[in-house]
Amino acid sequence: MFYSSQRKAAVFRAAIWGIEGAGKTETLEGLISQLPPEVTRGNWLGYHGISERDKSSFLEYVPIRLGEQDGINLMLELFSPQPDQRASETWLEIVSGADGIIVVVDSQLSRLTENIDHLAVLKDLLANSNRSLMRIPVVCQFNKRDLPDILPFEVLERLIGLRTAPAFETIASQQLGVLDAIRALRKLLIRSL
Ligand SMILES: Nc1nc2c(ncn2[C@@H]2O[C@H](COP(=O)(O)OP(=O)(O)OP(=O)(O)O)[C@@H](O)[C@H]2O)c(=O)[nH]1
Ligand SMILES: [Mg+2]
Repeated sequence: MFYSSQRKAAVFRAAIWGIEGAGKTETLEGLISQLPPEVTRGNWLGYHGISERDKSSFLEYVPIRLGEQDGINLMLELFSPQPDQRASETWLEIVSGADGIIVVVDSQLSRLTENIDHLAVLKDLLANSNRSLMRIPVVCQFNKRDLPDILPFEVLERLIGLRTAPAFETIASQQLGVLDAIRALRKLLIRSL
């Protein structure tokens, strides 16, 4: 987190984690399309939004104004590396500096093991900087709830094992649920201030 007491402003950073095709990009696009342009693309502190459609960027990056809390202007920057930029060093940089994490889980039974293995990688990356998923703001999106071969919510919750993290059913491709997840993350980040 970057904080300026003089400017009364704080900038949080969060990573979007999830296996290939889980719905990370759709989540970011869902946020951009549902939030007013001044919330996601404003020039606050000089940042502009860059989405995956900008192929020159190696990160997907979306800034979101979270509004004011106790007179402090809050900003959230969401990051996810492009598919060809997922060397563990890139992830390590993103994750080690993250104030929070959105875990996007592909709810399909056929991808359960991949989701679990991939979360283990996240835990290892965090452990590198003496951090743990249990101690930082994390929200979970159980995505692709519209598909036939999905695990029930409670079963996924148990198997994914992030029980302290608020979990939401999402259909990112239809922009459903992604705002709930970001609101929950906002709440956790403010609590961590
Ligand atoms: N049916 C369905 N399809 C989805 C959903 N979310 C994403 N998809 C589709 O799944 C595919 C992958 O979604 P992306 O958002 O690109 O996934 P990603 O996590 O960014 O994937 P990578 O960047 O390749 O790791 C796309 O074809 C999406 O349209 C969902 O909730 N339901
Ligand atoms: Mg993507």
